[in-house]
Amino acid sequence: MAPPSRAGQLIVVSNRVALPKQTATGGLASAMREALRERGGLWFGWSGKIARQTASTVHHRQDGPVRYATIDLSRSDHDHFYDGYANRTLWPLLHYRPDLVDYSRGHLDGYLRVNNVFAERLIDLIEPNDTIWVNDYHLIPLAALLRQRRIKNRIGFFLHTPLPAAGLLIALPRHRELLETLSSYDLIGLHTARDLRSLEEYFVHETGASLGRGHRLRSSQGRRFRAGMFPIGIDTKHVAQDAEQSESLEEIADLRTSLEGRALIIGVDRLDYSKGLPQRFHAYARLLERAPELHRQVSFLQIAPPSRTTVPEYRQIRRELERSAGHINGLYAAPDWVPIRYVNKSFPHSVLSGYYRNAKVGLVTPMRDGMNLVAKEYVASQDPENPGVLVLSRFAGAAQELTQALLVNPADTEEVADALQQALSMPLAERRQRWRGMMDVLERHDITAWRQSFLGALAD
Ligand code: GDG
Repeated sequence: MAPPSRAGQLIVVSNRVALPKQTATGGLASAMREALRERGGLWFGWSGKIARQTASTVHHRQDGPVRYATIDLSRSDHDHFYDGYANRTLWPLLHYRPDLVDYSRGHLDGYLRVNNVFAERLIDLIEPNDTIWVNDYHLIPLAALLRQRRIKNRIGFFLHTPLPAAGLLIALPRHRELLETLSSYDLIGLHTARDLRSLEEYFVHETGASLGRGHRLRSSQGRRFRAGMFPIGIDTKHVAQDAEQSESLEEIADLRTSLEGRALIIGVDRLDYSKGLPQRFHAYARLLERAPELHRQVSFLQIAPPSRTTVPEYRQIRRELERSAGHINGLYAAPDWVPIRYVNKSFPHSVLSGYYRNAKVGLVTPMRDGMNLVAKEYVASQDPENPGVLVLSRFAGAAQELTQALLVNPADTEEVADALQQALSMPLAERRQRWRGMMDVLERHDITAWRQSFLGALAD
């Protein structure tokens, strides 16, 4: 009789790994940390460090049920793979910004090289029954590279960004060479029905794959794989508890004192052009222009921790926002009132949830967003007796679930200004009713449900 096989572990692979005690300001890192904390497993990825050579060693670390295995990247690999192809080519394309796509050929070579190194290092850690869960656009070809190395395990892929329609995806040079490798996964997960349609449309019309029932696909090479919609959630209970307990934090008391009874509007975003920050500032300025009665009555706090600071477009948006915040404050501020508080740093999650709870309005207006966890965290942080109002972009994946938010087109200044005005004057009964509807969704579809449904479908 064959010896009983070891129960497989979960191996999560992502470019960035949120090591213990590191603040995770990205959505993927926050989500995977929660997912692994409960289930346990191995998290493999880049250490966040630059070394003379890529992956000269694998660093191992254990924290409770989670094992970490990370590798360093050389400067040149990091520049081509991460800054270059991932963040200057794929990210803008996936966020419907073909005008910002960098077409440098060297970047794709660097991207493939680093994916090869990931595959090479990972094979030593994989046991036959393990389940491998690869995350995000940095690692699209990883399954194909593992299959080339005879890895037969189940491998799932989750895309945390939106996926635009095939008509836009084909703007990417050598798109088929890259995107068709997705068929080496057993399951591809996306946030929304629209993203799922884009994937199927691309495979059917651009690669000649066939589509069967239940989102089952068969590639032109005959490989069968599946796609599915798995809208990511948050740790709803934990966020709500954090927010409730935050009342005792000094930071929250300080914020309240500084508000002097004014209504707080809050935005929290990585400093990224996809988040619609210039348009948001503009809409707030329009509100102040239109409604002088709100002067001194409101305060807008925008928290925007810098991200990807080596990419020129990110430096440019930072300059643009500094100018815009300065301009608005210059126009409207009074000796005892600052209309916009624009803060370029990150805060611990417990403090953020307290800020959310004290804000009458959560202003979440990305131009495009795979999901947007901040929208969900804002809702989960509210006081059920006196909840605030979420103003949410229709182009965030979250808008598909949080339909009781005030949904807006982030580029439509008047519409966003209208929504802000409506939110600021919304009666308590309506606020409660909308909040309850959204909270029901967040309680049912939390991060645990997300992980279980994705891994359940992958095991199926
Ligand atoms: C990608 C997709 C998708 C933000 N500032 C601070 C901070 N954060 C945390 C938030 C939230 C996370 O970072 C941001 O998540 P988002 O979902 O809003 O956005 P991305 O980083 O772009 O995430 C996105 C997500 O992946 C998951 O699939 O929803 O569409 O783009 O959790 O709270 N955290 C701390 N300090 C901060 O100042 N600690």
